[in-house]
Amino acid sequence: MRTHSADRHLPLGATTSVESIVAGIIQNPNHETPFYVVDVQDILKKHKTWSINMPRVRPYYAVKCNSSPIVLETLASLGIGFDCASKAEIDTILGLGVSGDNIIYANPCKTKAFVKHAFAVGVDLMTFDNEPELYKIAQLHPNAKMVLRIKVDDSHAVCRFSAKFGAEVADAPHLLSIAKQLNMNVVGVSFHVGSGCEDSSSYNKAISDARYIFDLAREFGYEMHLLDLGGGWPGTSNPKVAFEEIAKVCSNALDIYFPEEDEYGLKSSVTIIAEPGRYYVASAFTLATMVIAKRLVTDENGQKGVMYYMNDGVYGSFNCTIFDHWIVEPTPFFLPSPEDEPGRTTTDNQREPLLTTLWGPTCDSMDLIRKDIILPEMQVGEWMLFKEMGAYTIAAASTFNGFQLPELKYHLPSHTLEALQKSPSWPRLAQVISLEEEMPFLDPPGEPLSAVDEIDHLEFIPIH
Ligand code: ORX
Repeated sequence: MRTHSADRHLPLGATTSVESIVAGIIQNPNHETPFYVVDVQDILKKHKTWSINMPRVRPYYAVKCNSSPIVLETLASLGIGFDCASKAEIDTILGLGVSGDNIIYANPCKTKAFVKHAFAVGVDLMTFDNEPELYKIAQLHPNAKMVLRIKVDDSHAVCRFSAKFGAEVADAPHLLSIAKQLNMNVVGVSFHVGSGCEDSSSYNKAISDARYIFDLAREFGYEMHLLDLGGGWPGTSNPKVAFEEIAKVCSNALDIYFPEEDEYGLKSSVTIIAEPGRYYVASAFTLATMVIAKRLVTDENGQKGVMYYMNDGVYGSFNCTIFDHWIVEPTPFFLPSPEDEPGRTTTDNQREPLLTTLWGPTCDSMDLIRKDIILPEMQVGEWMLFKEMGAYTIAAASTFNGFQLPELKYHLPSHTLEALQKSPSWPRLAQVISLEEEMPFLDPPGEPLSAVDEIDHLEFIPIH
């Protein structure tokens, strides 16, 4: 197990701008509820990095991962598509003003009423991986454009997905022949290597399998034209395999199996999309949580330790420890006192490292966030940050036991604000921000210039 050293916490003199927003909020001693600071620029940077590394692949953001209005509005302003798995998700995206042809209904096992709804609102693109689904859709959605989801090797993923979805490649002929008999329009192939994929070669194999299905489909009279690379793209700063590395593997595989031009120089008619979720949001969200209660303990071997009860737990943001197999990393965040040297808090030096267990706020013994880590001693009312908490956190959080979901605060330095103001979606974005944001924008001095470069020349696209 990874442990923490006592010197991992952040003295305030060395704050980054997200941290100065946290400091601004928690210096009010009456503030006792957890909150996120959303770094909107980080989402824009991710998009730029995607566009540079995989210019051929249009992202369809997986809404399930984090459907906060700020995320959806920002991504819609960049003109990307959306992967929806339910009627409610489809309606949320249509509600942004995005049209149905920018949505893929990427749930291979769909509720009948949702299929009818998709037909009614013009969402035609959808995945399937089994025969009964073909009968269902043939009956309910005359305009359906079907994408065959295949099973891939996900043995290197943290969340293995092929146990639940995906047709065996060997079953493809049967499924294609049924689709043909039903006179259905099969347009392409999709796969998902599994969330938290730790082996980029999984993508290579999946793309070569997709090529096989494209060729096979011709025998059934289908000229496929859509390849969907699914999700699983890492979104944190320290993944086992870097996004750029996976992007390189994919781009190489696409060059081999789906080249942009054929041997006669004719441009490929295949559109390539992907369904990134965590990639776009994981690193943009920092969670701030407070110690609401504390208990000193001694175990049966005489080992002293401490238990803190936090104001957010596994029924809230930390559901990711269960559903997303996440090991969360706390960073104690101490406010300095006036006599502190710059960059160091006095209290800092004096704090004893203790064996620590973190519990959530509910009256449920399952509500355990982390056990047996070393942290400097903290007091009730002090705060910890959890970085890179944007993916599969608030999206699946509940208000069990009456604990409210964390609020969102936004970090919008002036150059990010200026970039967003150029977007045709700015009026909508401004509304999201002012509805939820009671703090003024904080624009700390000394923002590194490279941060500006990273979002420069981003193209914002009118929503349609
Ligand atoms: O991998 C999984 O079990 C879940 N998949 C989410 C998902 C994504 C894209 N397309 C489809 C999906 O179901 C059809 C996005 O995956 P990612 O965020 O890794 O890019 C997510 C499991 C979360 N606990």
